[in-house]
Amino acid sequence: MAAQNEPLVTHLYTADPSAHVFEGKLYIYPSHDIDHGGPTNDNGDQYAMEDYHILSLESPASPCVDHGEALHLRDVPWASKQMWAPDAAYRKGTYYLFFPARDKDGIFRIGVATAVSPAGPFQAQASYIEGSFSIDPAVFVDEDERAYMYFGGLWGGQLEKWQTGVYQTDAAEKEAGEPAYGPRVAELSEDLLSFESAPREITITDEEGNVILAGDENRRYFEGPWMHKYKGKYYLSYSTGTTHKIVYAVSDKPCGPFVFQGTILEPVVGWTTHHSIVEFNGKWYLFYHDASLSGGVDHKRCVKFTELHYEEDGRIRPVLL
Ligand code: FUB
Repeated sequence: MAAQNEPLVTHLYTADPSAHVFEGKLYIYPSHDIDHGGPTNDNGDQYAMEDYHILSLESPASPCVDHGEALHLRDVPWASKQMWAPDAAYRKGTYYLFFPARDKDGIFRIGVATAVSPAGPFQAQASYIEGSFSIDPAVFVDEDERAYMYFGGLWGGQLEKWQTGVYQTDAAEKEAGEPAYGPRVAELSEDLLSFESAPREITITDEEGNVILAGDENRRYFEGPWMHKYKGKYYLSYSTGTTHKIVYAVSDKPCGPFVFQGTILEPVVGWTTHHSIVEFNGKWYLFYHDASLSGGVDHKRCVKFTELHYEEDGRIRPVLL
């Protein structure tokens, strides 16, 4: 049986959980970490994932089902390695898996694969989404059916290399006093297979309207965006990377600007932290990962969940593990 704050599965290393309610169940789209002896570095070479397995729960107290391999690197014509954090969406009888991987030139791109079942198997498109780059796609379908992809990650995720609109191997990192890199957002086309418009950079400010700066590592965006809506407001949550927190910012509009609110999750075991937020049967849940299953090995992680609560004013109550 699944239990809060325990690994959802122990027969695989899993990470980066994107949770959705499809067909009345909770489906979790995680990365599938692999055990290997390769190098570990700030470029993220240790995250050498090659496939995706999709998990499901009839309810948070049910046994977790592993639906097996849903997509493998060998079946993605444009990708060369590192299938990182995925997400999923549904439209008109089709399920979509969005995933980053390095292309044949070693540049992270974001691809799409489709299936008739939320558990796959997924069939990849021939090429990545034109105009896509970096990592960690999170797709949000609004109440008006418009769909948005939020994405981007620093360091191994290469976001800082795209400041001019083209990939620059030697792009300089921002100074501490400069505005932080923002995540990107692009509206998706009706069939969810391409970008309707070019990606835009999202602005995150403090409550006085000052843009969060690159040196403000407790609040600035690093990777792992997630979008959800609560009582008409848009909640953009993300990892702060080097300070290992999940934090959030709020806006009245899906593309911002967003105002920083606070911390949802303090650092967990392991370097990375990555989450999703989903409502199921009137309760809210945070899906997250840590590296406890491997005794703290950064690239051998496990997905967990915990119930999430809001205060009366809409603020998210920090999670106490
Ligand atoms: O799992 C590989 C990378 O680690 C993800 O893309 C990041 O969000 C971090 O969790």
